[in-house]
Amino acid sequence: MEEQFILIRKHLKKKLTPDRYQHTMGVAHTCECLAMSLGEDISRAYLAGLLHDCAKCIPDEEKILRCEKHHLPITEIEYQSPYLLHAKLGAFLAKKKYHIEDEEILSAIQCHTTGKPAMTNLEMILFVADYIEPGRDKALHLKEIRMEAFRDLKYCVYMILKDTLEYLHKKGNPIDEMTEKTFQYYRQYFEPVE
Ligand code: DGI
Ligand code: FE
Ligand code: FE
Repeated sequence: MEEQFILIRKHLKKKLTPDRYQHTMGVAHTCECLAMSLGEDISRAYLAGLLHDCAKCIPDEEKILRCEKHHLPITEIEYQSPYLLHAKLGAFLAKKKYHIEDEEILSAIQCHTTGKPAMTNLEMILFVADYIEPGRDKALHLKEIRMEAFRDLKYCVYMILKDTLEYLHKKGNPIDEMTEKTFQYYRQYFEPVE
């Protein structure tokens, strides 16, 4: 296991910018901490964190070309905001280049940007770790969200989606259908329905 981690880190160091590599280390470690607090498998969480942004530093045009080449479907929103593709291309590379066969790890990588309804603990761990890792400093309510991550992970997912959607609306960025669907799913637990 440790051997595999060393090789992956070495490879990522070549593929990512120094800032992105640093972020990746922060996410991987935060995944371990969240896995501990939930009694989930620490190594699998670490691996998901390690590989989640492995496709992030591929130029946008190349992201599109590579998805097309490998028949990964691209939505209209993804053509408008190609950076979104780093999640599905990342899951693809995790399987093909890093030989990850664990479907839950691959799916956690695939949905780490938009989330998806009814995520498993591992998927939520990565989704949350990506947002709260120690190197992050810009998001609103970061302190509250960090505290919540170790109390109620599901509520934490809801808080992140709420702030992300507000941020995207304010910036006028197109919203991926999956981000909206994920929010609708998680809000039902925490907002009273009329
Ligand atoms: O790759 P990272 O920067 O570490 O983090 P990420 O994969 O969660 O990507 C974060 C960015 O993705 C952030 O600026 C918000 C944006 N994002 C999340 N959901 C959507 C989205 N952008 C668009 N256009 N539409 C979405 O639905
Ligand atoms: Fe990402
Ligand atoms: Fe990330």
